[in-house]
Formats: sequence, structure tokens, C-alpha cells
Amino acid sequence: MRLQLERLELREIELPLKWPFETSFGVTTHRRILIVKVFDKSGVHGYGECTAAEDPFFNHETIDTASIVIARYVIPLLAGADIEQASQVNGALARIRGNRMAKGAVETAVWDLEARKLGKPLWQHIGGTRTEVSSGVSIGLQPSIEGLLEKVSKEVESGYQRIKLKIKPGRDISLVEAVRSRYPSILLSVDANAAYTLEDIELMKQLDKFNLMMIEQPLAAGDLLDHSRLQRELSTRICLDESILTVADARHALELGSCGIINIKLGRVGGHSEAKLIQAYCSERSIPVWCGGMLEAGIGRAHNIAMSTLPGFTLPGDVSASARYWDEDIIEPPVTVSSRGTIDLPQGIGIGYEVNERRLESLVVKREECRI
Ligand code: OSB
Ligand code: MG
Repeated sequence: MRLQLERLELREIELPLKWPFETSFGVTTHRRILIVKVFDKSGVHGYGECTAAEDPFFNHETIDTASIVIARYVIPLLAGADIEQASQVNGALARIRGNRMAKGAVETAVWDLEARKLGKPLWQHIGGTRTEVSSGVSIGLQPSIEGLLEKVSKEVESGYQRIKLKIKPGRDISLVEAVRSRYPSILLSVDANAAYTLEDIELMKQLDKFNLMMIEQPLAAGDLLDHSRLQRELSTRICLDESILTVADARHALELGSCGIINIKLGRVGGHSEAKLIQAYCSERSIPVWCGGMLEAGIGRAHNIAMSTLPGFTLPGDVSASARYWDEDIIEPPVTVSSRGTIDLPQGIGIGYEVNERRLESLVVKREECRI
């Protein structure tokens, strides 16, 4: 079986979040999401979702830069490469520096397309072996500690296996202290989204006493050296998110001792091929990985679930139920999480969920057709 890519549809949709999501770098209330639908000459299609945000605050990309990069650079490179297999896309796009969320949106769509052509679920096609995905939640900064405790209690009662709190300077120790004293034994972690520097080392050390599963991305994205300094001072494991864009970054981080856990996000690393390389590299070195989230709608969520079945994904990820974010998702059924905090794998072919095209179309604000 060989692919014969023919065309690609880009649609931008707008989807209001049920609740504002606040991190150290800003507040999101509405998502603008770029959906990729790639068609093969045989008539089969595949879906991808771009995880770039509205603003360049998590990383340099935005939904607007991603649209331009896809239309102007990704499509011509794909056309020139005569792609026969999804595994060739990552290499074919390597000439484009960075812009991994743009490339990943297309790369993941081609994997879905290939799985559908083969009549297989995507998770099996990419080499997944886990039969159940463990789910945790990421809880944004809340206006008050009481509000935060309420959110945590709701998620713990729903069965989520790990609670992650967003922190930032001035809103860190007090939050962790409140949640930890109320819940002495839950799996708990924090995510700083690069908001601290080595000057905050004494504050970071105070976090050691709360028995956290990890401290995610405390320092700047490019700062593997300072992360390694910090990790030497802490007993809590550092988990890197923003710092890890490629398997080479993972190697550098592990050789320097910059972290003990890695968060893999499909968009941040440019798609399933690079994600597979990173998880394999970590797996061989007994470094656990888990699947991060970027406030995705259903297509992105479905790709995250497929990736989470790869063997190295031994820790609960940030992939949670659609209903935590959306009144109505764009896939059917929506992603649900059991009372044991697990997600059942979809049995359908490709991403395994139906895309509700009628709902999706009703949300479209911009579209573009590209011939490959
Ligand atoms: O750092 O993990 C992050 C959301 C937007 C940007 C960055 C991050 C997050 C989350 C949310 O933590 C995870 C989710 O999608 O549920
Ligand atoms: Mg993070």
C-alpha cells in the first residue's frame, strides 16, 4: 500500500472554553483551532489538529503563523517529496526549521489517513501496545485557594489519577500547601511553564517537602544547563515540556541530568514520528514519559490518546474528558474518562472517533484549499 496525497483542507474554527484557563504565561478563554483534513487520490481522508495557540506565549508559533507555514512551505515540500508512507513526512519537512506545530498538524493527519487506508485503528498503526490510557488533569490558576480546592475535589472524585496545578511566582507554595494538606496521598504535580530562574532555587527547594510527582518546566525552554543545576539541588524530579522539541533535545537533557521525566506533546515535537523516537529513547533509559495537552478539541485529543498507547507512556497524561473543556466537542462520541481515571481505546479505524462534520462546519471562520 502506498499513499498518493492529493489535497489538503485547512479550516479554522472558534470554540469557547467552558472556563478560562490561566497559566503563568496568560489566560485563554476562546480557542481558535486549525483543523487539517488531508485527502488521498483514493478518496480516503485523514484528520489532524494544530496545537498552536492564539498567541506566541507558550512557544513561538501561533495559529496564524501555522496557517502560513502549512500553505506556503509544508504543502510544496510534501508535493515535491512524493510521500508514499506517513513515516516519510517528518523527514520531508525537516528543511523547515522549527514550526513543529504546523508540521505536526499535517504529519498526524497523514498518519490517520494511512491507518484508515489500512483499515486499522491509528493507535495500532503507530505501534501502540497499551490497552488502557491513564488520565490526569491540569488545573489552571484559580482566582482563590478555595476555588482551587473545589476544582481539585471535583477532579479527585471523578477518579482522575493525577492532579497537576499550574503555578507562577507569588502563587506557588501556598497553593501546593493547601492542596497537599487536604489530599495527603494523591499523585500531585506542578507546572510553572518556564516562569522561574535559578534565583528561585530556595523556593523550588521548598517544594521538595510536598512529595510531588514532578515539577514541570520550572525554567526557560532553552535552559537545559540550569535545569540540570536545579535538578541536582532537588529531590523532586523535574519534568521537561517546553524544552523538548526533538529526540536530540531528549538526549541532551538526559545526558546533562536536566530532568527525570519527559512530557511529550505531538504538536511541540512535530508529530507521531518524533514522538515515537523520543518515547523509545526514554524507554531504553527507564525515563518515564507522559502525554501533555494543549487544550485540544476532539481530533487532537484522539491523536493524543493514540500516542499514549506507545509502551513508554507509563505515567498518567494530561488528556482528560472533552466535557472538561467543551460544551460540545467536534468528535462523537466525546472523550470520556472512567471512574478509575482511564480512557478506553476507540476501536474504529484511524483516530477511532467520528468527526462531526456538521458541528465542525458550523464553527468554521476561515478556510483554505491546497493541492498537494
Ligand atoms: O504546559 O502543559 C502545559 C495548556 C496550554 C498550554 C500549555 C500547557 C497546558 C496544559 C493543559 O497544562 C493541558 C490540557 O490540555 O488539559
Ligand atoms: Mg506543561
